[in-house]
Amino acid sequence: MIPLSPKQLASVILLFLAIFSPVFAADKKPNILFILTDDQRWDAIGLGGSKHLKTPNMDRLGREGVYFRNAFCTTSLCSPSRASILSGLYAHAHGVTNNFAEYPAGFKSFPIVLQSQGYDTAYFGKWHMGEENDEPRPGFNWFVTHKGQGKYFDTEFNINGTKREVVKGYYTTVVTDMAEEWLNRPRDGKPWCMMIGHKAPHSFYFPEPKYEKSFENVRVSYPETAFMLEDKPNWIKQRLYTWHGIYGPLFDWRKKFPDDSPEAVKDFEAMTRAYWGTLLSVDDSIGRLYRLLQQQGELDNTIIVFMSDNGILNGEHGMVDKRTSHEPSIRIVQVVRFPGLTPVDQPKAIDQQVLTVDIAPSLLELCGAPALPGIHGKSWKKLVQEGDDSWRKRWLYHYNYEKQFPYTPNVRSVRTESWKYTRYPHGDGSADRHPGELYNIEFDPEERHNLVANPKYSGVVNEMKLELVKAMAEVGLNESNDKMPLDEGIKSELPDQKIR
Ligand SMILES: [Ca+2]
Repeated sequence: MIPLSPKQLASVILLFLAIFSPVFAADKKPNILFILTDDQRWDAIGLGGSKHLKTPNMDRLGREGVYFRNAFCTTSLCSPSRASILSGLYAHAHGVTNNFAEYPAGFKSFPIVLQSQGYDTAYFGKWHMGEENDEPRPGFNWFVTHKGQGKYFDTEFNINGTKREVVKGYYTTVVTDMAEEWLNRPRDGKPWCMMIGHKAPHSFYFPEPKYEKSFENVRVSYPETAFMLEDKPNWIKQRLYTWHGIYGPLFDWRKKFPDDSPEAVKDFEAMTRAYWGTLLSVDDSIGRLYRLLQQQGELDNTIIVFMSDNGILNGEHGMVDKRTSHEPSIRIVQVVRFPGLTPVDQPKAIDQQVLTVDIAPSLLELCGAPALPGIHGKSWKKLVQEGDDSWRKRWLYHYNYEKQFPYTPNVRSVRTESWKYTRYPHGDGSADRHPGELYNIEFDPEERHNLVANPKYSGVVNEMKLELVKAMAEVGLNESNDKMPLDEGIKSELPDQKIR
């Protein structure tokens, strides 16, 4: 063999790289940066049309990727929704049907699959499946969380099961610092999947001091629908004065309650401003992580998911909190930036109805990892890239009555692209004791007119009852196996201090 001069050797190496590096690049698995907010409304983001809240970093992800305009949770409650995101399953199947249950041992999740495929995996922040358990969970090489809801300031974290320490500072900043530190660790080109569970914008709302006054000039009133309750079931009127109604304590923003005087709207205004304020820090966090990935040269090989676990009512129908199947409760924020899904100069907005259960199968498909068997969700990769005529046209929303939060009945809803029908089962198989609700969400997206008792729509009611049966069957449910607690009615007592 003729020895090569250094110059010739360099040429050979360059030639080799030119031929083979695209193959290596295509083989490189994408990373995942998964950012989950807690109770962020679908419209609490610039992309969603928020008039007052500016979120340039959230918006940029959508403007360089995919904005899902009709994204929903299948149960509007923290823990059930988180378990659905991880597993691709509805709550009755994964079993986390309230905010106290642990993610079941031995159950698969998309991080568990990715870890088994050689991904370096980490979790930072609010986990909240298992109220009192802050220990590491399966599927993560590095795991940092805390008990319960955590606090906006000075939360005690369990650092990967090695020690518990109060980390001084604002929650959003603290988890972002931890995330940056982990991203900067050497990992020999291994792909990674990192999840951040923000506390923001969950109640009780405390913005970072620099954002406390950001909305002080914005006037906030109760929405019109708060005063359009004539055709609503009675439980909605009862809820007005409870922990989850607009005349109640408003997560401590109202000290003397109930108060239905017009001037008490100032408490509602203060609450709303604080809610928005917490999201400004999340936007900063996204900006920091985006810049870090850019500096590392990993930005375009990273699937960035930004989404909320559930929505929240902000005065609509006289309600605060979530749990119900009204639009502000079930709609979530969901944007995904990944040039391997859609190029940054060809952003897309998707109108089809996507669900929390679709996230796990979508991410696994995008990473070329094995699918989770027997799940309810469906990957939206094809839907985004080329359209999908077989995409779902209806889906089930469900929520089970909670003794600890007796302000919402059992809820069973079906939502199509035009209609939403809801019934409130008593829980023992007997006839429903609350009238249902029917909305034409296409023409009445604010759900102002409940058509369920309007004789003109009795045909639609009958059709939607059938749709509900079909939507239940699609996730393995029917009248006899759909177990739920007994509805003990709407109560005025406040929830236990420890679980608020
Ligand atoms: Ca939540």
